[in-house]
Amino acid sequence: MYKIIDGKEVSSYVKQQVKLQTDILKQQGITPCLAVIIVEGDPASRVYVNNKKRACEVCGIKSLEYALAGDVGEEELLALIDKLNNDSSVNGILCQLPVPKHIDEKKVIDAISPAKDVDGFSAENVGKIWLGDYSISPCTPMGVIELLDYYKIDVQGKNCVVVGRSNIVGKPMAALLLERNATVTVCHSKTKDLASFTKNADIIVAAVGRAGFITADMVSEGAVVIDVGINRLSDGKLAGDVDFEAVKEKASYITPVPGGCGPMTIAVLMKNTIEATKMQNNIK
Ligand code: L34
Repeated sequence: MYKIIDGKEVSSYVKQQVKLQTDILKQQGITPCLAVIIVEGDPASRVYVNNKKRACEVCGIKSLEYALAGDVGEEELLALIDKLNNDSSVNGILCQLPVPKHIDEKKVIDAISPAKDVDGFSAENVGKIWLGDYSISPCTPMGVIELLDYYKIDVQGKNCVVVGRSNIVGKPMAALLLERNATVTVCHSKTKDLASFTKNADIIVAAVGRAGFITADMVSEGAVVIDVGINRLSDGKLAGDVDFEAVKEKASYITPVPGGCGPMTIAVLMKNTIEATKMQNNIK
């Protein structure tokens, strides 16, 4: 019998914990503040940013939205980031990705001060993650870790197969699992005989961005299956990277989409905003 990993429940729990910390900061006269930049045009980004703003409300974090027109110039976006970097009332800055093609994503990431980089995308923060010495966690991968912890799924010594090697999910996911003493294999689109790896996995983290990519024949009996994928189907429905209906019959634990990793990404963002606020105010 499989068990559904409930990302909504765990994210509510994490946000409650964050709220307690926000309350303490407010007693000290500090209101954590997150600035969210969105370049309009991507409907999914709009949904995610709205969810982030709502989470800020739940956590008592002040949120500022900067919605820029889809044809905004790169210079203007970078100038806004510079302004927010220098605004001491702003503790966290994130620019929702993807940005339109005429804007260089790397320049945007590099422009955000590492101290305010609550996504954990900057070279400095990525480096710290691999060194195992970090306070800002990569949101989606840390959300996965929080799910595993909540359900008391130990990763030590386990064969963990991460499918996908993006800078946002796959690579930092591997780092966090490795730090927790998992044996980590990172597979990707060029991997030969992917199923030979996934079939040996105690834990599979799917982050490829293709609906239904992980099928039941690729999963061994009793595996833990974490689905990071969020694919929008032509009928508007959301689907993960895992063929949920078939794979659940083999899995011991499985995350749904929606209601799995998505809400956790946002919960960790809230934690990071508190962490950044504390660091900027020299609070442990
Ligand atoms: N800068 N860009 C930046 N930081 C991020 O951490 C993200 N990501 C990814 C896309 N771009 C980003 C997100 O915020 C993906 N992502 C994200 C955040 C939240 C949700 C999904 C992706 C989410 O709320 N998912 C809900 C369903 C939402 C819906 O109905 O569409 C869920 O239950 O999975």
